[in-house]
Amino acid sequence: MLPSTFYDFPIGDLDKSFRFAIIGIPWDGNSTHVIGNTRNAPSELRTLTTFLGRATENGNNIMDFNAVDFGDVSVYPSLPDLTRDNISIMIKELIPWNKPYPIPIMIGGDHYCSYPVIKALNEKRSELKQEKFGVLIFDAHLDYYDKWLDVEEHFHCTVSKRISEIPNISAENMAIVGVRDLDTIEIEEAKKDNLFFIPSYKFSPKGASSGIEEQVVTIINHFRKQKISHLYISIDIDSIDGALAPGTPYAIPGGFKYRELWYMLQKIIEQFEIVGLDVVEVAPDLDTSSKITQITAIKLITELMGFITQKIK
Ligand SMILES: [Mn+2]
Repeated sequence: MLPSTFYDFPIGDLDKSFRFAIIGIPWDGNSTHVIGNTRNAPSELRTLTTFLGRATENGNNIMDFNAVDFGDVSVYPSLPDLTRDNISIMIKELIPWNKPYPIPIMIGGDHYCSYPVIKALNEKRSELKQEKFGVLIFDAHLDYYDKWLDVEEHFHCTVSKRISEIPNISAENMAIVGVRDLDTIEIEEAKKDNLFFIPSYKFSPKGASSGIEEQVVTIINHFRKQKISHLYISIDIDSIDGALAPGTPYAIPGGFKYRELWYMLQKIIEQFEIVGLDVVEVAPDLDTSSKITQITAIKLITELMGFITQKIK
């Protein structure tokens, strides 16, 4: 039988201290697209970890990361309020008052799943008077519609706007990086709120690597200017070039290579404390037969864990 947890990590036990907690949110009911079963990503990614090596590229043993797998949030597609509550309860349970809490690593689901996670993290951390945090999003999209089709507030394409409304966060303490498929209405909304975002083309003015190095400094300086020392990082897999990670409902050309994102994440993690992470919008049914998009998502998760672990050591 195939393992039911990510990299065979033990199932969560809240009586013990852990550094990372994997949480799946198999929810794709808030996508504007008719294609892509991102709800299946948590289980498919867990299964795929069986076939991958047990060390990061820097040689860290993934099995030594002190991580647990808390399984999936109970999702009721026709009951979004209840589903949001379930997400909030699960995230808040992770954060005890008296010890460092495990960093939640959420696997979506569509991008909307990030909102209830970030909201719950902010509520619980504020209650415990912990440092406020900024939100760094890698995405081909701004997801900054105020309302989708003028009516729907809670959708994957409104997620960045909803995150900006969370107390302590605000648009100024966010950065959306790798944007290249956007609407004028979102740009207007973003300008109005002074939202910081970097379009994809800015990463390669003089060839990809020099653009990346320059922009990563811009991202770090943006958060420093806002006096942000703690970050939540959300990775929409469509921030990777659509040709390299086609298994996502909105695959768009002109995105990052895996190595470019890897480099930026490493540099950013050197500078900030990480309060939570997610990887969203991975659609196993749209992936290639070699499952390259899903493997990219797993690699990003374990490499991120490696960067954080290396820093603490
Ligand atoms: Mn996107």
